[in-house]
Amino acid sequence: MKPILLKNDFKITLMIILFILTFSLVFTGNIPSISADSSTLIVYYKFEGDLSDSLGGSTLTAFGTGNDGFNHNNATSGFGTDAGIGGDTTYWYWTSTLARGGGFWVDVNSSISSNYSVGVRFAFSQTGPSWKKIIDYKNMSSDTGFYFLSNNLYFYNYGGGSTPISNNQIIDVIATRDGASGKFTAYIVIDGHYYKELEVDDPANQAYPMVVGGKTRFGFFFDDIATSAEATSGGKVYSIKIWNGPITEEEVEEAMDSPDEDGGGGGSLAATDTILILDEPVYIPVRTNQMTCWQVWVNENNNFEFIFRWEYANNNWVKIFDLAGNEAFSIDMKKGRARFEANLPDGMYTVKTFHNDYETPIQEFIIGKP
Ligand SMILES: [Ca+2]
Repeated sequence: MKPILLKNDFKITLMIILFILTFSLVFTGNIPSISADSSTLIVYYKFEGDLSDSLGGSTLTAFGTGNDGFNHNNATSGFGTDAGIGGDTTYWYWTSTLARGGGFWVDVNSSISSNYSVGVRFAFSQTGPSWKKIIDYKNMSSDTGFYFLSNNLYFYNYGGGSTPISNNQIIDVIATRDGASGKFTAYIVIDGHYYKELEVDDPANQAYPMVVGGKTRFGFFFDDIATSAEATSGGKVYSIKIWNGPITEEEVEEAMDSPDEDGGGGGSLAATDTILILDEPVYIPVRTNQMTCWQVWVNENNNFEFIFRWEYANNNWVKIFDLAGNEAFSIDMKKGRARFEANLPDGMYTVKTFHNDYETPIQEFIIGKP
């Protein structure tokens, strides 16, 4: 059990450390390109007899039958079929005999932590009355993430919904974080109808999943090690999907349905829609990417250092503004040298990149150093 608010100084100290850690992730993470209306499905677990990602966009690691050293295990697990929902009839089930539960974690092949959607279709044998963790965001180190609490969905420590979920009921939980606005939204879908359970700004990056070895990690169904016993004793999972950006409210209802169901698969979101299958290699004589910031970090000299990709022959403008909107730095990168340092005072800044004009940025994102 834990209170909704911070409970003591130790916890406040921990939160401050995590706050700094999550900001350092912002500095060093990949910056996704800003193309908000065309998120692509990059991870799709169907749990049809194996634990593989049908799109090959991630890897899954499940706990074993023994104690992992932190009171997690899958005492029993395996595959099955039943009526399911939305065309999903295949599942993986688990039971745990340890206090922090069982399940697995998924490492996405790239860092998408600021800008993503994640969906899971599942049923817990226990949706209350105490905290039962659904998605762990910080590689077990923090209490933050999705839970059931008293049969409702809850994101600790932002808030939750009021739609009751009973033991063993199959539902979808879908969360979407918009990297451009920092807005974080969570839905549940029951019997084909969605309920928006949470919509918050995420300035402290609680909904920014930890990047481990360059890969965004989501943990499923087990408790973190900040608390001792906030887990269901078992459940079933029918599918997990991850997109490389936000999906819209309109897309949520069918987002988790099987793509071979009529109208399912989240409409235009299926990755197969964007994959060209060709008999022979072809030469594509057009640019397929805009100039894109690939990495930014604070280097040994306490300067921001940037690396870009796909720069143009000329007019590769990067402008950095302070929070009052004043231009603090400007550069036109030369082709073949799309890398630079910016010596700026500590604080938060907005980075904008331009090519054709200074009206419409190619990318816009926030950087900072404490
Ligand atoms: Ca916890």
